[in-house]
Amino acid sequence: MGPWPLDPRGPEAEQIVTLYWLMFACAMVVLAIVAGAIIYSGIKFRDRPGHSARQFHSHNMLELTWTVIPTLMVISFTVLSWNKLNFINDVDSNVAMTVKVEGRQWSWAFTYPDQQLFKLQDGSTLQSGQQLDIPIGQKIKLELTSKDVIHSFWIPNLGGKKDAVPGHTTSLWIQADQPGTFKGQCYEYCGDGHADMLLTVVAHSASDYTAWAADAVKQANLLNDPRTKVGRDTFLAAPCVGCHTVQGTTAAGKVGPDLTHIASKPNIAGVLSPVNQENLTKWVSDAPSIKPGVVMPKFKGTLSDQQISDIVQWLLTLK
Ligand code: HEC
Ligand SMILES: [Cu+2]
Repeated sequence: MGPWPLDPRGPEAEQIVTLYWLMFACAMVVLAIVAGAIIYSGIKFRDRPGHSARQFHSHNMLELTWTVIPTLMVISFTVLSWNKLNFINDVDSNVAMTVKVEGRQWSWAFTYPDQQLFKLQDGSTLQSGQQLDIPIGQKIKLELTSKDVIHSFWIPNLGGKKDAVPGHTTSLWIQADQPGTFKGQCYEYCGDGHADMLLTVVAHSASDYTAWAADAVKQANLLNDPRTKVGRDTFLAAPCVGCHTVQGTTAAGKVGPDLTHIASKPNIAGVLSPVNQENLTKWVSDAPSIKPGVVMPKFKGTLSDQQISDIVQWLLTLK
């Protein structure tokens, strides 16, 4: 659904939209009065044969009216906004769970809280890229940060937006009242891939959520083969994640192909087959020499031979 801020699906978005409509309605009334008065006086007092408009200066009553009314309006809006801001900025009371969010060029990575529900075999907690799953009716706190430049997190149907700033943690909360799928978008221009820096929030009913978590943990455990953990960690820390998606990990880039099942593909980038250790090593080391003009950079030199070999070992397990 969405992204559409005027269709609120949670309490925070609702508060924002109510205030928005109130201000919009007031602005329309002011517009109608001002534009109406201009048109009316333009016609009524226009210069024409046999008529000359009365000339006067400083009408106290009039000037007082158009100073006092706008002042009162601005003050009321300030007070109302302040009031809503307290509600929106209250990220800590009654929080059901806290999810860590990292923005990076050009995708979002989520780390679920350190709870039994999200524990993996190796002791780490569940992570995901691009999609955040939440239970409905609960306040979810998001702790935002960024790996590179400033990004901004926004799910219009669920709440306000907040910047993700490198080296800082900012926070935001969201809540969905009914199950559904909500789209979001990075809202701070962050480079070439900014427009594609999308994300999805899926809200589940409480019972579905437990089932979803159990399944996600199972999938993640399958990917967490201890023999290839080094390769996985190397891949996830390397620039690969900015361009490639591997489902069940935080890698959620959209520039290059999805690598979730790379080991089952017939060839690499349509040019190298089969997909084996030798060919993957060649490709990751120096893709441009194999396919001139390819967006994927050469990694020989940036990554050590050992790192490339570790990554390749892991890629080979992605069947
Ligand atoms: C700047 C973006 C970018 C980065 C960074 C990047 N890649 Fe790629 N990668 C691509 C693109 C684009 C392709 C598709 C090339 C084609 O098909 O012409 C690709 C293709 C691939 C393929 C073949 C996929 C297939 O389906 O055939 C593999 C494997 C791969 N990359 C691995 C990696 C690894 C490992 C890293 C990190 C060390 C990495 N890539 C970093 C953009 C990138
Ligand atoms: Cu961004």
